[in-house]
Formats: sequence, structure tokens, C-alpha cells
Amino acid sequence: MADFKRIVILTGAGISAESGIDTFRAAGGLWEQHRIEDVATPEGFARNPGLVLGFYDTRRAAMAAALPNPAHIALARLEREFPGELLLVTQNVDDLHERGGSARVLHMHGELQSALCASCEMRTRWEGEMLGRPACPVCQSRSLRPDIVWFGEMPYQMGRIYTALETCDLFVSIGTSGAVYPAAGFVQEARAAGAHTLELNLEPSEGSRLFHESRLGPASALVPAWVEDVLSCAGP
Ligand code: BV8
Repeated sequence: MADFKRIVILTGAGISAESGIDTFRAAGGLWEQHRIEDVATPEGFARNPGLVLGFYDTRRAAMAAALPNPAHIALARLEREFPGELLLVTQNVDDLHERGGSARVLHMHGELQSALCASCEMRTRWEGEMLGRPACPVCQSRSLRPDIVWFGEMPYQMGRIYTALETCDLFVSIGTSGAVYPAAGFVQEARAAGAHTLELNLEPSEGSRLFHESRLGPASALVPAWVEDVLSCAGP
């Protein structure tokens, strides 16, 4: 393993699977239970806000009952001990990276524990339910929505992500199917920058052929082993 200096990591639902959080595309996963256009688009929310708020209330409750797994904990160790630059980007909206000890997490698709007011555009930390259309704590309007990036909406902090991809020397994708853009295109940005690209996944993703290296297996085994490799090679 080379001595990398600037690492970008992208995680997806697969890193939380062993914590008991449903992935999207597995059999019986989230998208089998609901049509994407009904629960993860602005149009679906406008059409039936109760269905969407209930969908996210259920996921918020499931998240609270889940625990971080060794993969989340290993990435927190990497953040503490890696001497170079590290950016952890997650597509996940759960807080398991934070509860696993990561302090700097970029949630490009938003967070279950954040409420966004469509009227005043303020964000409020939210741990309870939204189905009852509670008032925005800031402007009192009843315009709260989950602070989640739905299909057709712009993911968060894209400029910061692309800047990191253009200068990284290692890009690692963990637990994602590579089915959703722009996240699925990050590996190509990293390759164009000359970075080494590694995929850690239970099965080959849709973009596996784009990676220099692909290791298959559960994240709870692959990620701690990979972190140990990186730290053992990391120079001062
Ligand atoms: C946008 C929040 C404009 C909601 C989500 C080309 C370019 C740009 C856009 C598009 C494009 N083509 C199409 C589009 C539009 C669309 C899109 O990509 N559609 C897809 C369906 C084709 N994209 C958008 O609308 C995005 N916005 O494009 O804005 C723009 C354009 C360019 C640049 C900037 C902006 C917005 C997309 C965000 C949608 N919101 N989530 C919510 O969470 O409810 S997406 C949702 O699915 C997740 O957040 C996640 O991001 C995504 C993919 O899911 P994964 O995390 O990969 O999970 P999945 O179940 O699919 O896979 C799990 C993997 O883990 C599997 O591979 C499995 O094998 C593995 N695994 C399982 N267990 C384990 C494991 N691995 C290891 N260990 C285990 N134990």
C-alpha cells in the first residue's frame, strides 16, 4: 500500500447495512417498499406530504435504534490517526459515522436529524417526528420538510467535493451501488486527477470496472483491515 497523503472516502448505505439499516436496492430494501418518485422527490412530497414525512419518520426511528459497526468505528480511527488530508463524504442520511466517532462528515444528501423550513430556509436539528406538521421553531410556519436531497435536487457542498477529488491521491468507495449521480461519477473525477481508486463493497457495484482495485466482502471486515493498512504505511 503506497503512502497516500490526500484521501477522499465516499460511503453509501452498505456501510450501515450491518448496523441493521435497510439499504435501497437490496431485496426488500427501501426502494422495494416505496416507489422513489413517491417518497424521494419534491413532486412526491407535494403530492402526498404525509406519506413522505411518515417514510422519513420511520427511518429516523430505525436509525436511533441502530448502533455504529466496526466499519464506522474504523473510519473514525482513520480520522484521528491519519497524518494527511481526509475528506469523508457520505450519501447516507443516518448519523452512524458521527456516533462511530467521526467528527468531520460531509452529508451530501442531507441528514435525517435535520429539518429544513421551506419558508425561512433555516435548518433545525430534529430527532422526533414530522408527520404532525410541527411549526418551524424559527418562523412558526408549518413548512418543515426533511433536510434530505431528493432526486432532481442539488446535492450539498458539491464544490468542496469536486475540489477534494481534483487533488486527492486516493479515492475509496465503500458500500454503494454506484447507481446514483453525481456520487457515482466521483471515481472518474478522482481517476482524472491521477488518484488511485479502491472499491470496498459486498458485491461489484455498477461502476466496479472504473476502479483500479475492488475488494469484495462486508464493510465490517474490509474497512478495519484497510484502515490498518493505510495507517501502517502512513509516513510522518
Ligand atoms: C442531481 C436521499 C443535479 C434520499 C438520495 C447524471 C448526472 C447527474 C444526475 C443524474 C444523472 N443521471 C440521472 C440523474 C438524476 C439522479 C440519478 O442519479 N438518478 C439515478 C436513479 C439514475 N440524481 C439526482 O437527482 C441527484 N441530483 O442530479 O442534481 C446535479 C447534476 C450534476 C451535479 C450536481 C447536481 C440527487 C440524488 C440524491 C437522491 N437522494 N438519498 C433518501 O436517503 O431517502 S439517493 C439514495 O440512493 C441514497 O442516498 C444513495 O445516495 C443512493 C444510492 O444508494 P446506495 O447508498 O448506493 O445504496 P444501495 O442500496 O443502492 O447500494 C448499497 C450497496 O452496498 C450495494 O452495492 C451493496 O452490495 C452494498 N452492501 C450491502 N451490504 C453491505 C454492502 N457493502 C459492504 N458491506 C455490507 N455489509
